[in-house]
Amino acid sequence: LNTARLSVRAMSSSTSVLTQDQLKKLAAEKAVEYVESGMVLGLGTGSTAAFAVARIGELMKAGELKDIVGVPTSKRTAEQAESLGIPLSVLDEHPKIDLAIDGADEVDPELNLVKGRGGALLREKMVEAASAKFVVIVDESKLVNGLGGSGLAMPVEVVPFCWKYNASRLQSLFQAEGCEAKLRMDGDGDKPYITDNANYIVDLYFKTPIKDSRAAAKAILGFEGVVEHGLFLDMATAVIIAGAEGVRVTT
Ligand code: ABF
Repeated sequence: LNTARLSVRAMSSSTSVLTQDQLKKLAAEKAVEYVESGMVLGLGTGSTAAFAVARIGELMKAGELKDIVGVPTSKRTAEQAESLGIPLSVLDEHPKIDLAIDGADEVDPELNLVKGRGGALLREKMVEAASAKFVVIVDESKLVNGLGGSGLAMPVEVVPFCWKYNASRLQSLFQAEGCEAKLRMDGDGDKPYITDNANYIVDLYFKTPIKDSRAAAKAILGFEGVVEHGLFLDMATAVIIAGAEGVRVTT
């Protein structure tokens, strides 16, 4: 995947009036151009990734893509892919993935990411780490100067046992960034959100971006009972960004 700007001038008049969903769809459909028949694909989670899964299903139905195997990153994505007739597998059966396509919550200038606001961070990280290429698809609202800088959550998956203990340790770890740690609740807010792996999520909210995300990633995983975090460092092969100026691919 080479750095390329795609018809930026030609698209600028049309993309400037597109909705966020239309931008997500543009980024997703651009990513699917990298899919070839016979590939094992990591299928991401979230509204942007869903557009990519839909497009893959459409191309398979039209006979333009053949012999695709999808490795889904969540139960939600597995359901969508199944409904489209995409054959599914798991890492146990397909430990080498050719290409994963997934969304992100934040993308920094070095293409490091925050992911997991959709709750699927653990399976996403396992699948995307096993992928030869990992293409991230976002609209430009996801771009940040420093991870944690959007003011929105950076998720950490923890075992339910003594989650408060770990929430408190996580909050203290990021004292300098003014971190507040909150247990993620489910839709109606009366019980904790449960991940596909039967764990909880502690969402970290920062007043200022994370100062040293590499040190942070290591320190978080050092806490017993922490399963995974939403910092995806040095994992993206390319990021496809759709915005008012058009669609661009950054590597
Ligand atoms: C997945 O979906 C997650 O890692 C990320 O949290 C989320 C992005 O969602 P959306 O595409 O709906 O903005 O990619």
